[in-house]
Amino acid sequence: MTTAAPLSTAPARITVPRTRPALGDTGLAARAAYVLRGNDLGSMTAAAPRLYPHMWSWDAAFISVGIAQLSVERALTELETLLGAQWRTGMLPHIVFSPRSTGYFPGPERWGCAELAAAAPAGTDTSGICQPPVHAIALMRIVEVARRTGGEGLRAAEKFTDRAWTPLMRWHRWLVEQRDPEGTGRITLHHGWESGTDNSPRWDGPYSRVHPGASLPAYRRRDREFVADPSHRPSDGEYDRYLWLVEEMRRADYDDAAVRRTSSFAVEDVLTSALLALACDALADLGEELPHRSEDVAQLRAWAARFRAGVVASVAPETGLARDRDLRAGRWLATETLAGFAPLLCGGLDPAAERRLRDVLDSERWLGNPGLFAAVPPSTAPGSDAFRSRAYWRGPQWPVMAWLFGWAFARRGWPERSEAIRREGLRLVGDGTFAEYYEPFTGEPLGSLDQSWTAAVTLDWLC
Ligand code: 9WN
Repeated sequence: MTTAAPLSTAPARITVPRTRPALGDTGLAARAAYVLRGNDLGSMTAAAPRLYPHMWSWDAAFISVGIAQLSVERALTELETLLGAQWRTGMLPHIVFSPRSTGYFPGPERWGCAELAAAAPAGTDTSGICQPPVHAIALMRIVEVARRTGGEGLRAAEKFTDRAWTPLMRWHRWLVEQRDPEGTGRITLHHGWESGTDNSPRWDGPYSRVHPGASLPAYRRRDREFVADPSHRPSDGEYDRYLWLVEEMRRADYDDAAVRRTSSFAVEDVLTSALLALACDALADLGEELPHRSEDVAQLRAWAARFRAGVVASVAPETGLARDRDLRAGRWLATETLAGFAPLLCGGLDPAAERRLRDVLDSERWLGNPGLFAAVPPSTAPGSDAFRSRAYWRGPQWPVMAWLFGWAFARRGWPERSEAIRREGLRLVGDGTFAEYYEPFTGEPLGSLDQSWTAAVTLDWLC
């Protein structure tokens, strides 16, 4: 492979608003529980039944929040399984492969972590990159649910918090030390998959500078076998680059310092950085009640402050939106995606700047767009040139992101905003298909159906 195929060029389609049948709350909750049970592989839940038949790191966190409404103990098992696959460096891998499932590409052989990575866990196959650190947020939510329901679940949640403390500290420390060694307060990613927003326009600039070499081993994509319309998925050009970055990491034996030196993709991600700030504060809040954790709590608060400041420092004066930064090109990346609102999630802006950013979110460019089927943030601003209404992270609405915004807004002390997102989120998922993502103007379900994290956040919204 000598020349890379172009990045996604799918044209914008004109969509016609239409009504959609909706289940009532009881039917919706019952179906969400049914989906989660159906995707349960024992000690992990498949992210989706066919397209993603393994455990994904940030999916597992959101999934555990939903499962907590059914069984706190089973929710804790989900997190326990993920933490059991932690690398010796502290990294939580983005995929934990189930020995019971096949069919996802790239699988364990293509990653090659067991053979190449000295820090990979023994006896468990994983990928060699990470995903956003939302796990302490999930644990905090599970503990809240357990406090409401009491009994054995509460005791299990308290014990688990103690057991999970050190692995979660190590995970956050790994991000801080290995992915922000310069102390900018922003986490650097070496693969778009690490952001969880794989083909967002945020990464178009950096990916245009990734040149898959002729030595990229041949591969066959599996994802399009499971999605009705392949144009909803990333393009072949994007996939070549995804696989090339994996190849580069293999050549670096997944050693953190070597990857930092050699990866052709190095981008500071403001959304991941905001989520780390939130997660550090969430874990610190859990630790406030544990006197023997006071040193760690002080450390977590300091990290939270550092990453809040890093996010705030990225804000573009012209737009008020936070920006990612391409370290290889030495430039800020001004795109209109939901990551621009990162400072609203983690806080830290001065009041005037915060008001301005909230106004942007409420404007017709975003939630105030009169054509939206449900007023939750689309992954990319509908009016931006990069917007594609059906293409994955280039436009569709992702219920799980809506949940995250709603949760963070409640934390920020904005209950009305949080409630509005919950209400609109429920409108989006009301047809009970629990799609991976939805077309913003029609509410058409897209991508994989029966996606676990969509069912999970629905359950949390309903309970
Ligand atoms: C690559 C599982 C994951 C999510 C990501 C989403 C998608 C994988 C893929 O599915 O990514 O990691 O194959 O497209 O973008 O956020 O965690 O649901």
